[in-house]
Amino acid sequence: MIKNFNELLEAAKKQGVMRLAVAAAQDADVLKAVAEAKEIGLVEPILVGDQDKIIEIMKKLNITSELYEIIHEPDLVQAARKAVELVSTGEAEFLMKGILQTADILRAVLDKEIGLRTENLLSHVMVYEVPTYHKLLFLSDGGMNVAPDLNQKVQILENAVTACKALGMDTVNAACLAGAEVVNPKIQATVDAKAIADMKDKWDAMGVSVIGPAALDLAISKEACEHKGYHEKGSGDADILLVPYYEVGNALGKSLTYFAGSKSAGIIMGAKAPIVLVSRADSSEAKLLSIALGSLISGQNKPQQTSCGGGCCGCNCGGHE
Ligand code: COD
Repeated sequence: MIKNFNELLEAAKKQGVMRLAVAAAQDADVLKAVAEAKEIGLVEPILVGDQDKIIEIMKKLNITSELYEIIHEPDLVQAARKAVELVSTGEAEFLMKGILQTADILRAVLDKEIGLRTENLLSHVMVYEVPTYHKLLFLSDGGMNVAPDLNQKVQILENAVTACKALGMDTVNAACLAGAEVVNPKIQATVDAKAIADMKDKWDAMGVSVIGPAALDLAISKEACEHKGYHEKGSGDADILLVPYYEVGNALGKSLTYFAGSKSAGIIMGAKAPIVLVSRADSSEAKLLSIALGSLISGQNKPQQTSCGGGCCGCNCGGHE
């Protein structure tokens, strides 16, 4: 099980090179992260965007642009569509947002013809390495679904659980956040949280313990649980924080970054392939960690090679069929 971002990077490196399509790649932090990911053997990138700008930025960063496949598409919306198409046709295995609006890339992803929709809800999952917390913390959805209803919240939680499982977690603790642990019919967050926590058979089958409604302290502090006499399975030890709506997740995530000095990685789950979705303000380190997260999750989707024959793909399986 992966407990921190160093382990995440190592696991992603071990699984081998994945092809990454970058939409609107003409940004220094994006190119720096992508170049580092290529250098350490995580990805083989295809850069879609304004070719002249991409090459100019690469020169300034001392990155050899000749080593990269670049598809010239200066229009941001068209660049998003092209990058999405590369993934839907199988030329790339996962997707990354460059320097364009989140809604623009999500609209391309949701496009009925070229997009990456499945029957699942797409949702944003952030992963944090918080200096004062003992393990990685998953937070959803502070990036895509603005005001999810009960059914959507269930799918958001399922997507977050899928991300946890991709990191090797057999059992997962989730907390449905609200302002308090008491259900108040006037506060929808508490009503929905209780309804989700009550779906015990569903969560048991997935190896997930769900508490809710729970205030943040009961989700992540055993000491607070002790003080308040709150003793539910998984309380004070959350892997996933399910937030009631977008602004809570967004503000909580940013406070983990800016007040608590956490490192982070962000991804969209629920589509045919993971989508690396980082904020334009995120550091190149956050972007690199997000690429590693996307790469690891997309590696889980990849059909396992059986008897490839060692010589042809280098997996060392030992025999040619
Ligand atoms: N999963 C699956 N299908 C979806 C989803 C989803 N999460 N959201 C919309 N759809 C489908 C709908 O069913 C519909 O068929 C089609 O997509 C269009 O849906 P609309 O009309 O809601 O689409 P838009 O274009 O108005 O909005 C979709 C966005 C994803 C762009 C919108 O939800 C959005 O802007 N989210 C916030 C993104 C953002 O700006 N985040 C910033 C912080 S990082």
